[in-house]
Amino acid sequence: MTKTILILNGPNLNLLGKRQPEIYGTGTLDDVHSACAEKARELDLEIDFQQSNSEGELVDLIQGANERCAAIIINPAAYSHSSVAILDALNAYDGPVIEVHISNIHKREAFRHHSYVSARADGVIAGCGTQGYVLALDRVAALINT
Ligand code: DHK
Repeated sequence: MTKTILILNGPNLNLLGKRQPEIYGTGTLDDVHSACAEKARELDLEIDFQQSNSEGELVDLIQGANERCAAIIINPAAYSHSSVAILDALNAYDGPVIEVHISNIHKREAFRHHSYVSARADGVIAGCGTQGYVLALDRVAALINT
């Protein structure tokens, strides 16, 4: 049976392409979705690609992934730096978790250097632009196929 990977995007990522393109690039979230769908086909995976500006909705989506999704790829965006609720939800999830940041958060303001989600993530990709999502799918495939 084809395995499903939940790809979660946090607040303001719906504005990709328009929002600070010098930091986040000119590609839209739809472009990221398409690139992930193409990579998933190559890897024989399915994706459930979601974005929410709401912390509670992200928590609900993570809770819904248990037993349904083989792994989670998450860009928590600003909630990386503030959300114990998202960390707790991920701690209640059994599969691999890969955290993605489009920008290199360590090269930016000090408040972006710490991510609560990194305490749970099995891997973290930062500063690879939106290609980070595609790299994360490769990593997830390696983890769930071993
Ligand atoms: C996206 C955001 O919206 C910021 O709040 C994070 C992250 C960085 C990113 O690089 O994808 O600090």
